[in-house]
Amino acid sequence: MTTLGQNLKINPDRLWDSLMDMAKIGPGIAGGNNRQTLTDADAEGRRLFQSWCEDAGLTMGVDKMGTMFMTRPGTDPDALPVYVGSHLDTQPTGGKYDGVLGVLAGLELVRTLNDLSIKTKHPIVVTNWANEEGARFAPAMLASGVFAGVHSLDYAYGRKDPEGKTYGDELKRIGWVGEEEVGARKMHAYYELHIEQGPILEAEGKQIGVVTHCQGLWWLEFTLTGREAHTGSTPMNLRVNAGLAMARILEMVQSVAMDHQPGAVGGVGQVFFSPNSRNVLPGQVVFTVDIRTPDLAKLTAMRARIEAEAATICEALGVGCSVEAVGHFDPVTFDPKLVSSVRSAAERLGYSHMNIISGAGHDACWAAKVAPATMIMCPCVGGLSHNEAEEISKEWAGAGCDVLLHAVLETAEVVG
Ligand code: HGY
Ligand code: MN
Ligand code: MN
Repeated sequence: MTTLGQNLKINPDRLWDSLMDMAKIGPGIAGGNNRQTLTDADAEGRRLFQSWCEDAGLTMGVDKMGTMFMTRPGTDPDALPVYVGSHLDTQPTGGKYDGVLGVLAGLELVRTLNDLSIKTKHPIVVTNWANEEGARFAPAMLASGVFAGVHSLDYAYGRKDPEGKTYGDELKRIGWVGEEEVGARKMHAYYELHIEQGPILEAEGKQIGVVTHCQGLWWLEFTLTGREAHTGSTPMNLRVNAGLAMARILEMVQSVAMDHQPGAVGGVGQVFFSPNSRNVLPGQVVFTVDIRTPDLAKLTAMRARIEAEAATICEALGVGCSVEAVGHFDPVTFDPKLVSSVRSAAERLGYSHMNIISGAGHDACWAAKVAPATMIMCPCVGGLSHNEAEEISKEWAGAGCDVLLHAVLETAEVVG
């Protein structure tokens, strides 16, 4: 087995240039990105990524969910590939690095192997998972979820965005319906480099997060039914106020999360009022509660308590209440062998590092259901993400990609 020297590193300037070039596609209004999944901007980003990969000698495969697989051959055609990836789609007011770093770090890893004429026994496949964010089509990690057998293709194709467009129709519209059956590919291992999206690494002064676990999640979509009425002429005692019920539920979610500290979070990011007119009490309010914790028992207890107390709140106000789970995964434990490859890579390269649990969900969570998988994290400024002001440094990106290179080479086995 070839020993990897600490001077074996990627080209951080080339990685940074690629990040900045990709950031020009689907620009936001405040310096970040709005490259939502299956939009024309997403399609443009896909084409740019495809051209870069083909320039690096990779061959493209696309599956029926639109996930892109870019393959660098190994010396052993029978060896299962090592997959390296993340996502190019962004939040509506997303940053330049969430997901994008992991995809372009995979490309930079390949470019570096090409520069040094390094061969590996196992092929390497750089992956752009479709619809990781779930911002336009819930749930998050939809394509990797179909890949892992968690969702059916029909379910995924039927998911609708707020304008009622379906995933299947939009994928066809942008011309990215692939031929491969989703999940037919088998992985030797999966690695994902991602920004932390939290404050820990920066606060602790660490360059690398050795990700051991990812916290579990529920997305609970509540539909509250009130009675549309005039906000001016309807006496307070005659109101069936779905908006008030929502406010009380949000307050309750906050206290449920605080009652499950340490390590639990809960909140709401998306609300729809109907008819959403200033002087009409809402007839319907639809919102999604997002709760997460690394502790499965806590996660289950939080969901049960929120659903029970929401029903009580609505009953007291005469508001109708229904709830649908539109997203879920249990807490994930990443593969110990791959985790130690990440840790030994950071040690070999002399990068400060610490164990960390991922607060955000990632495609690696579903990949872990079908193959050994793990993640590497780099800090982000102020822990800020899902915000156009999301920022990292070139040094952090370079260190994370160096660790990715070494860990992947350990698993893909350098030949010659
Ligand atoms: O929601 C998440 O954790 C991820 O950003 N999709
Ligand atoms: Mn992400
Ligand atoms: Mn994200």
